[in-house]
Amino acid sequence: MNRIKSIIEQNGIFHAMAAHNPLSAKLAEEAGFNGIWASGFELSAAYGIPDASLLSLTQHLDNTRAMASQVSIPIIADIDTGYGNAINVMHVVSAYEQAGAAAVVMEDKKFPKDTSLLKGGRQELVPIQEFQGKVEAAVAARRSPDFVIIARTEALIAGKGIEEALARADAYVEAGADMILVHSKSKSPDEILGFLDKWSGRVPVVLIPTSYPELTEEKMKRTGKVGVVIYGNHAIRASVKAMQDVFAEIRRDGGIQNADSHVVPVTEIFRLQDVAAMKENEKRYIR
Ligand code: SPV
Ligand code: MG
Repeated sequence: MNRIKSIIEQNGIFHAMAAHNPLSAKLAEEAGFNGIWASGFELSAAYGIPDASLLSLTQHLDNTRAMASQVSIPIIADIDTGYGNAINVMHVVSAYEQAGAAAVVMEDKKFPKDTSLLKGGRQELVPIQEFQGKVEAAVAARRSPDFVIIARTEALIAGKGIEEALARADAYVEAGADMILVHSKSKSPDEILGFLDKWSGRVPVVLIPTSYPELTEEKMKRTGKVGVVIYGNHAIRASVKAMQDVFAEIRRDGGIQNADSHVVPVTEIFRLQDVAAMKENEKRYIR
């Protein structure tokens, strides 16, 4: 069974932390997260560009592969709109499965997309039938039946309401989606709770509670319908804060004399690079 599904069965919920490079993925694994969210938003931010279908497939895929090589927990890859039509989706799903991802999330917005949480963002959905074709294509393209296809509806993000979100979620499950991600930018969890209340529960729901943080894992579990929670951008936001603070301190002090106690020692970086293993191998093999 897919590791995401088996953790949902064991613990009731699977929690994934966003990452934008192999190091942040490693830190999330060490912190005890069940999985990694290979976030398009985080990687776009890491490149200093908007999350608006500007990153190439290759950039995101290479980063996902690099993360998969550094962690042993499952990676849920954000493939945005699938980089085009159903044919593009088949190519993309196959590439992410081969790169070592355990799941993909594909959203029902028009390509090129705009990021979901932006106030006044351009949020246009594709017709339901078109997206059903893309989900069917994703299912047909996977090699292992354990590779999880998550269909994401942006109906609430586009202001279309709970009924439209439910209709789309049902249609995508009909097309073969293993789970449904429903995203909301409402500041209160009520919109999502309204969706969950009416949701049949035929497949688990995936949530990204960035804009409604009061909906904790415990509360999600109580609904009995949430399978996965994704923390969408806390890796990039935490690192930006840490760098801003330390960079400002160094400029203020005219040196690194105080900053040193506010950053990890270099030995911690050596540990994360697994330098010790390299040194062992040097002893053993370099003659
Ligand atoms: C991402 O992290 O890339 C997401 C989540 O898709 S959000 O940015 O909230 O749309
Ligand atoms: Mg995204």
